[in-house]
Amino acid sequence: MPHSLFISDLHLCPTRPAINALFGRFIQDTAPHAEALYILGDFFEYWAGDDDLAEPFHTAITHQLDALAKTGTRIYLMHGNRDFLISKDFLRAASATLLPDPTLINLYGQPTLLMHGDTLCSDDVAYQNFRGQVRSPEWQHAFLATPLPARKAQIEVLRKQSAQAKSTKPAEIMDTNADTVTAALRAHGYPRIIHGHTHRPARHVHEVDGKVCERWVLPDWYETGGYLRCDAAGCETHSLEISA
Ligand code: LP5
Ligand code: MN
Repeated sequence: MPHSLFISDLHLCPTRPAINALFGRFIQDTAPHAEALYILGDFFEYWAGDDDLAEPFHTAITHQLDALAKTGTRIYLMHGNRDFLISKDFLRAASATLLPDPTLINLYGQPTLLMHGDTLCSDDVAYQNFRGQVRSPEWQHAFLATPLPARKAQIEVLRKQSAQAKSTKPAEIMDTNADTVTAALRAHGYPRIIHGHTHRPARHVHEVDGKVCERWVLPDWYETGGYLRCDAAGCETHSLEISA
């Protein structure tokens, strides 16, 4: 049956070999059967710029994606808060197409809004302010003009600041805001929503203006992995276990 797969928050990096192996198995065994693979952000632990493509781990990942594309599976990628610097060189090497956040698609007849999910977390004001700053083209241009090692050093500082900030934020602040979800549903014609980011996998049902909408939150790939599979009959989650 024609179907599409959705993943996010893999946080791929060289120091997590078990997750990398799990992703390798997913790409080789599961994804080639799908018409399309949608990667909805935070594919990498962080992305410092496309001039880091030559790093062997990154080369290996782009080869895996390109090999998948050659089987006929279309690959779509949306930026997350950790890898929003992914740009055209990566996309070309991986044979992937960048999707803006949000993107409304027709998924087997059902309007479906794809998002990373961080914009729904509107109570996290410190993060939203930070996001506004680093998503500006001017900031990105200046950041990318600095040497790669300097960028990586700045990112390491930021990662520590972020971990420190998160340790003091109440958990509710780092979840989606109900009014922001409602506004997204209303603005886009009451679609189904699929997003990641919060690391709280679930299927939520929202009733907005008398319309019933479902919102799928994708799992992260930490202790286990997982994906959402959607076809004309609907969506279902599948988990992937790390083999011993
Ligand atoms: O990713 P996750 O879920 O752990 O945390 C996010 C928010 N944190 C981030 C930061 C990233 O995790 C760190 C890696 C990003 C690499 C990006 C590369 C390019 C940018 C390089 C910039 C130097 O996104 C976290 C949210 C959480 O999601 C839940 O929604 O709470 O947000 C924070 O913790 C941010 C703090 O609240 C504010 C941080 C202020 C830091 C100010 C330094 C500014 C330096 C750079 C300037 C423009
Ligand atoms: Mn994220």
